[in-house]
Amino acid sequence: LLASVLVLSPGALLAADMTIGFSQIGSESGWRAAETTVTRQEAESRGIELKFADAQQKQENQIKAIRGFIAQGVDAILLAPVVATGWDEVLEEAKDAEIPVVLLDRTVDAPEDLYLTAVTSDLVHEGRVAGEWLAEEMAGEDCRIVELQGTTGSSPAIDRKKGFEEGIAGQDNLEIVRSQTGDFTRAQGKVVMESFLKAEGGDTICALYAHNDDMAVGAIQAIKEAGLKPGEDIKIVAIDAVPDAHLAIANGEMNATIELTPNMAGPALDALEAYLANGTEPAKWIQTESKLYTAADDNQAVYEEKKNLGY
Ligand code: GZL
Repeated sequence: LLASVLVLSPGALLAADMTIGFSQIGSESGWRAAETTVTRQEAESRGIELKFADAQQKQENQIKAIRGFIAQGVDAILLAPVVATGWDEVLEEAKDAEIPVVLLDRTVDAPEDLYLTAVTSDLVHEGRVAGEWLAEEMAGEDCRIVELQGTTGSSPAIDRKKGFEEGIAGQDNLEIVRSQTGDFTRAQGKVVMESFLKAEGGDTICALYAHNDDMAVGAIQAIKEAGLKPGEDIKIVAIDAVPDAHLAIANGEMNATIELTPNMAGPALDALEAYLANGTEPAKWIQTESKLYTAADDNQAVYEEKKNLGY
């Protein structure tokens, strides 16, 4: 037994002793639920003790949770920051306590020395891919677009909006006529889409761009209740590639989604183990891949693959 213990690498031993605090935003979307599931799995597979705090999408709850983790003397903190600003003070406290912080799936407007690394997709690129897809789909035909934005002040809402506008830049036939936050939830996506349909009279809306699939799924319900055909009367493009988005595309009720991996924790924990075991400084941004799915893909098969992954 002693021999087997001795052959373990220092990192592995360290992981077995490691305690990490995870300040999660909440469970506002299927994608967020999957990220939580995968993070728990990644920690367990490394023998890491994960202390989990759900903030119900409130920054003050995240700040409280981080202070709690510091008081408990955790080895590291994972933070999915609900909004981009207001983190400097609590990140300074973590730095003073020599507790490294790794950002997951969203970034913060704070000095880079206040966090070890950020594991995120290229959120601007995602928006650009969505805009370029719609431009190609409409092929010069006039199209009045409505936009469901993510949580106000969050880096995905800011960057996905910016990227989409870059994607449709120069296409005079495409115009965003209404844009409002649906807070990344199905419920709000439905309510806001209902208000768009009421304000526009329904048949003037050509396309919906939603910053995540959950708001698009809510909007699909509203479109149907208005007697319109989602995916046909109103083209729909969103981001996350959750199982229900693949199902909607397979059923012709949605047109495109851009995949965001829920496994941000794998790269994050790899970087933390290397840093804590050997002092290896990771790059400040560890970028995850994005992939466009359309009706040309086998969405039914992808749905079957993803439906049991904790979304
Ligand atoms: C994006 C991530 C977003 C997802 C939403 O990186 O922060 O938060 O796209 C989730 O589903 O609410």
